[in-house]
Amino acid sequence: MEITVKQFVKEFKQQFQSMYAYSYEEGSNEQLYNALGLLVKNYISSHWKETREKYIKNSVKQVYYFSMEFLPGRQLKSNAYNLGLLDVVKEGLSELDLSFDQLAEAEADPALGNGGLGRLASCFMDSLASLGMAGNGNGIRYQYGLFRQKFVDGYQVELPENWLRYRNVWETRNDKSTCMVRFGGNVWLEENHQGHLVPHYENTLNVLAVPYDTPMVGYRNDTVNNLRLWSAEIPVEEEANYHTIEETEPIKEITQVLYPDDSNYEGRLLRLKQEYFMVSAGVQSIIRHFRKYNVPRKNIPDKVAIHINDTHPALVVPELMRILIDEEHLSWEQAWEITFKTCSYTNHTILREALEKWPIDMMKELLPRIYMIIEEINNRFVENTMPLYGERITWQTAILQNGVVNMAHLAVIGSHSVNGVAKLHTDILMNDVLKDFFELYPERFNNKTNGITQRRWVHLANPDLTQLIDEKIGENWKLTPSELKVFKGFEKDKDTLNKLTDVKLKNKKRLAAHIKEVKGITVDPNALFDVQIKRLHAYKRQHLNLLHILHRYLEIKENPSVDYVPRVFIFGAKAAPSYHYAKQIIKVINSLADLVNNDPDVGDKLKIVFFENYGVSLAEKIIPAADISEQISLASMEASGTSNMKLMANGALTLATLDGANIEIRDFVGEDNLFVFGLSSKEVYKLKENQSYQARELYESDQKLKNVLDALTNGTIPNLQDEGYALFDSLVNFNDEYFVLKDFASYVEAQNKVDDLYKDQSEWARKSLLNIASSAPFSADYTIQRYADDIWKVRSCVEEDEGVHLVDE
Ligand code: GPW
Repeated sequence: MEITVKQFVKEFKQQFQSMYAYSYEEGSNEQLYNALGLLVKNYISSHWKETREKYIKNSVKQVYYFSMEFLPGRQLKSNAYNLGLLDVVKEGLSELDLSFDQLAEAEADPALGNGGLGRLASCFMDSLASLGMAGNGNGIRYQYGLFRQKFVDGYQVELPENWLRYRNVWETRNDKSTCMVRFGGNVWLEENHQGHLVPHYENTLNVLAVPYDTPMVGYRNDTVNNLRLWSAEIPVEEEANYHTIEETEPIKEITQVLYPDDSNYEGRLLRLKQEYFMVSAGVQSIIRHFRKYNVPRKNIPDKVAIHINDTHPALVVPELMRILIDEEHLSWEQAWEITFKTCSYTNHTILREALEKWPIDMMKELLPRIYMIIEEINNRFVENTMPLYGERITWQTAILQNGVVNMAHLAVIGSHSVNGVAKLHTDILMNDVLKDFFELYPERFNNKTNGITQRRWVHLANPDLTQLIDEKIGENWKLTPSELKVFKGFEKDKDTLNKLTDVKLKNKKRLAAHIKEVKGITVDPNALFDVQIKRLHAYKRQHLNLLHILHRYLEIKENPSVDYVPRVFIFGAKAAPSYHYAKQIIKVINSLADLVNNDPDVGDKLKIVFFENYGVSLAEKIIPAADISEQISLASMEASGTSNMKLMANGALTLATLDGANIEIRDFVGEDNLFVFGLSSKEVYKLKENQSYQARELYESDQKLKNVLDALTNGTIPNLQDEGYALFDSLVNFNDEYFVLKDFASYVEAQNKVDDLYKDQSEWARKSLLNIASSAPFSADYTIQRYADDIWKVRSCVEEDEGVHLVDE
């Protein structure tokens, strides 16, 4: 976008004055940020309009990514950057004696997601726009995002996250496109004059769905797509029926707060309401928009792809059926043909506790018409499958089972494509979790390994690294990520390696200052920064990390001159409020941090920093400063992981089990350039199968391990209630569900290798460089290109010389 500094300065001053009626010099950071954000949005708006019009004019196929979660992060910098305006804005502001970075920090970080699943959705939005594809997001505008985490005496405390307090400059409320969503009541079918069965409703709760649209700005290609988030309101014409504030609660609560559970199903009625609310509003608005295309309804699958992000939006299947049958008066067969060709589904976990199974009674009462349709889909499925595959497979794969609606089965049966998010994960789906379906529909299954946007996670989060790469290989890699591999040619170049080490040190100094500011802990930037940042979950095994730190602490106490490389162990993790065990792990890590950080025998050898309120903005600060990336889930449990990709792209070396996308990281970077340890997924399966694992035997036979575990309960760690015992119990007395003790020795050994390598700084830098140079395959641009080619059948709408373009590797 062509805007001069002079023009920007003038427009910024005007913008500020028109909003606040005084001069910008008197503005607070929030006010200045708001003015700047609105000005940038103004620059976006013409592209936003033109993109929308272009899609309609050219009758372009649209992708709708349905997700209960989006984690976009702050948008000011990313939008200005993708528009090509960041330098102009920075320069203009500095002419006014304002600091861009300071204003940017005033933006609220919308935490409308829990973790990887929501962040993936936002990386995908960025890539869709940057590839010039017509990709829309569809989700919920939660009034409160994921709770703000605080530690009080080492315990996690949850505070409300009122992210909309100071308004949200990026969104546009779109009152022209509202929809009505119906819940409950009675429904019956009656034949009309033409002999159609039409549903009649009485006593339904009617909820107005109001869309708030946010521009998704493509990288230097004039494309601006739409993220549509729905908010629940009382229909204006029904306002008179509500007499008290309490009576309005059931409506307002629908979009009030995000459920804080990551990879865990709780089965709450309100959650089901949220899911249907988003799905129904989204599908209605798609069908409305489709009419603008003036093509027959049977061609919906040529113009619309609906993606189901995990099972949370799986009600898309019966909702689309409902609209096509009840409102568009198509036959069941016609509607079904359209529905399953339109829908596709991604599975993100094999954890049993995450699989959604809604009680039939609940579904029937809340969504009577939808339940009828699900029942019919199920009946037809059973009728078709039984004669071909027999009883066992049919009942194993049915949608209705033992009084519940199995949402994964609904999603698989209603979609033409089912994918996992890393090679290993997809293999496990095909051979284990969904193996009966793989027998029924082998052609539906495919893998789409996750990816991340380098724009946010490298270009913006790590400007010094970006500049170094530019200096060495030119700027092509920004538009064609595979070009990054050219950087490998510099693995032996002294100048490059020295500069790379300098960049990392600079980033570590910056993070060290932040640590000092928010935690009051002094860390040495020359120490090794060891990072584990992700939701707190037993399968991710933050407690394995904890046991290793405790082990080092005990060794140092026994022999203060032991030769450990100074390390800073950095954690960021929220626990679900109801996940007691995860919260106990947080408390133990925090208490150990108090002990270790204040023990003069330890000094710089060991520091522990557990950041509060981990999220996108904090990740942007931590990741560029990481030396080691901890990816230590029990093999087979982590579907993909994505922090592994972000850390690698920023030059951290991965310390990993062979799980999720770690395996593909190893394949690209080569096994000499990361640290692998622990059981393989095959070994895990075998151990579970033959039930031979005895955690207590390990405890009793491995003296080092015993010392560590005993330290959980013998008073070594101060200030614990029963948390140390709880950990000990789960690991020793309840047989260690995630094989932490089994992997402990090999983890410690790998950690010692990490130390050895770190002592050779130029060798470390060489491997770091190779990691950076091998990270391009994990660009979400490639992932999205594959979704587009294989699943959605959509193509770029921009000229080849505009914006991102991918060439075959
Ligand atoms: F359980 N993931 C997540 F599959 O962040 F729905 N939240 C979730 O609720 C689920 C999965 C769900 C994560 C996976 O754990 C992670 O391995 C993966 O990288 C990420 O989704 C994106 O695919």
